[in-house]
Amino acid sequence: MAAEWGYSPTNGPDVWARLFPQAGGARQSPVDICTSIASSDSNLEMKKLTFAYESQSDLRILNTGHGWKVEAPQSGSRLEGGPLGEDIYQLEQFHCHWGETSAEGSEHTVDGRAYAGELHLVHWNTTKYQSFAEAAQHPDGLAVLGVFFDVGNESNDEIEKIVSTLSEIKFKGQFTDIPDVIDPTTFLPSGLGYWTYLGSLTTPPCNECVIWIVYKEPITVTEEQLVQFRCLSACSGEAEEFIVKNYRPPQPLGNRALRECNA
Ligand code: SG4
Ligand code: ZN
Repeated sequence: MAAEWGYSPTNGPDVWARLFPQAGGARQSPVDICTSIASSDSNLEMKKLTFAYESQSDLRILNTGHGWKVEAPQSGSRLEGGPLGEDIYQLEQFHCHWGETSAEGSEHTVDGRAYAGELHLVHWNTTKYQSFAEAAQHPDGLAVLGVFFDVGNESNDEIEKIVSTLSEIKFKGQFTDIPDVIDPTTFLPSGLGYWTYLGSLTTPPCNECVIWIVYKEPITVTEEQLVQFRCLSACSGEAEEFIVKNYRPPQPLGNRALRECNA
C-alpha cells in the first residue's frame, strides 16, 4: 500500500485494512440501507431527535487532501434525543463525499442506489468525554448526521458559500475563512425522517465510534457545484491530482440493527 491512504486502486478502501486493522471490523461504515429490513422503533419517535446550532461567520475551511472540511466547533450546539440516549453531542466539523460522476458519490446507498454526494455533520459526546479525540475512542463517542445530495436545477445557497471559497484552497493543506454566515440547520432537508445504526468513521483509521443518523430525504445541489468539488487537488502544490472521488463503498451490515424513524 502507498505511503498514504486514499481512494485509488493502490491505496483505496480495498487495502485500508492492511494498515488500519479496524477497517476490517464488524461495525464498519458506510452500509447499504436496505429499506425493507429497517425496523421502525417507537422509542425513536417518542424521544425526538433535536438539534440546536449557532450561526457562525469566519469558519475555517481546509483542503485535507481527501476533500474539504469546515471546522465548526460549537460549544453551544446540541444534538440529542433519538438514538443518542441521555447524552448530548456537539458539532465539531462538517465535510462532504462525492464521485467522479453524479451517478455515484454518496457513501451510504439506499436499496443499492447511490446519490451524487453526501454531507456529514460530525458531533461528539460532551456528556461522557472531554475532547473529540477522546470521544473517537469510544463506541458512543461520535454522532454523524448524513445528508444525501440529489442533482437538480436549484443550487443550494449554503453549499454555494462553501463552493465560493474552493479556489482559495485548491491544494492540500491550504485553508481560508468563509466570510459568509453559516447556519448548519440549513443543510438539513425539510423532511426529518432518518435511518440509524451503529458504525464507524468511513476513513482510516475507521474507528468503530459512530452512531450514524442518515436522513431519508436528500437536499438538492447543482452539477456545477459538484464539478467545483472535483476541482480540488489531493496534492500540495504543483502536481495536480484532482479529488474526483472520495467515498468508501458500503460495508457489510452483518447482524447490526438498522432502525428508522419517520419523524
Ligand atoms: C473526512 O475525511 C474528514 O475530513 C475527516 O475529518 C473525518 O475524520 C473523516 O472524513 C471520517 O469522518 O464522518 N466520513 S466520517 O466518518 O472526523 C474525522 C478530519 O478531521 C475523525 C480528518
Ligand atoms: Zn464523511
